[in-house]
Amino acid sequence: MSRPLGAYIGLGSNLNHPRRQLRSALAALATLPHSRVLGSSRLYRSPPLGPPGQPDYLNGVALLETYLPPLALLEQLQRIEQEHQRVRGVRWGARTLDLDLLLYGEQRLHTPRLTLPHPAIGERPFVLLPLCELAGSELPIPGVGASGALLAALAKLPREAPNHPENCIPDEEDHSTDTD
Ligand code: A4P
Ligand code: MG
Repeated sequence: MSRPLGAYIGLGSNLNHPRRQLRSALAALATLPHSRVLGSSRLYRSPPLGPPGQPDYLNGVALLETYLPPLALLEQLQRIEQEHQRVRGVRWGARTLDLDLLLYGEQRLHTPRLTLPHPAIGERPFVLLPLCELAGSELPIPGVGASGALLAALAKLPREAPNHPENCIPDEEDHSTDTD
C-alpha cells in the first residue's frame, strides 16, 4: 500500500437527535478499514441553508488518515449514511445524517459521483468554522483558497446573510451528558 492521505469529512444532521447521530457517525468512522480518525471538531449549530421550515443543523468535521482511494471512501461514507436511516428526498432537505468528503489530501477531481474538494466548502460557515478549528487557518482548499481566508471573506458579508459565520455557534450541550 502507498502512504496514507488526510481526508476531511463534513458531518451534518438535523433530524432524529442530531447530536446522537453525529456521535454515532464518528464511532462508525473509527471502524473504517485501512483508516483511523486523527481528530474531530466541536459541533456547531446553524439554521438550514436551503429549503426553509427544517430544524437547525448540527455540523462538525473529522480528520481521517486513510489508505482507501477516494471513491472507496465515498462508498463507505454513503454506507454509514444508509445505516443511519438517511432517506434521500428533496435536495438540501432535512436529513438524519449527511457525510461529505470535503478534502482528500490536495487532490482535485471532477466525476459524476465525486467532486474534490467538495464544491460548497467556501460558502459554508458550518464547514469552515469546524475545519479551521481542526486544521488551522492555513489549510489549502485546492483551487479555492486557504481555510482562514475563506472564513474571513464570509465574515465580511452583511450580518443578515444566511451564511454569515455569526449564524453558526458552538453547540453548548456538546460536552454535557444530555444524549440528544
Ligand atoms: N458527491 C459529489 N462530490 C461529493 C463529495 N465531495 N462528498 C455526490 C459527498 N458526496 C459527493 O449527495 C448527492 C451526491 O453528491 C452523492 O450521491 C455523491 O455521489 P447527497 O448527500 O446524496 O445529497 P445532498 O446532501 O442532499 O446534496 P448535496 O448537494 O451534497 O447537499 P450538501 O452539499 O450536502 O448540503 N444547512 C446547514 N446549516 N447545515 C448543513 O449541513 N446541508 C445541506 C446539504 C443543506 N443545508 C445545510 C446543510
Ligand atoms: Mg451530501
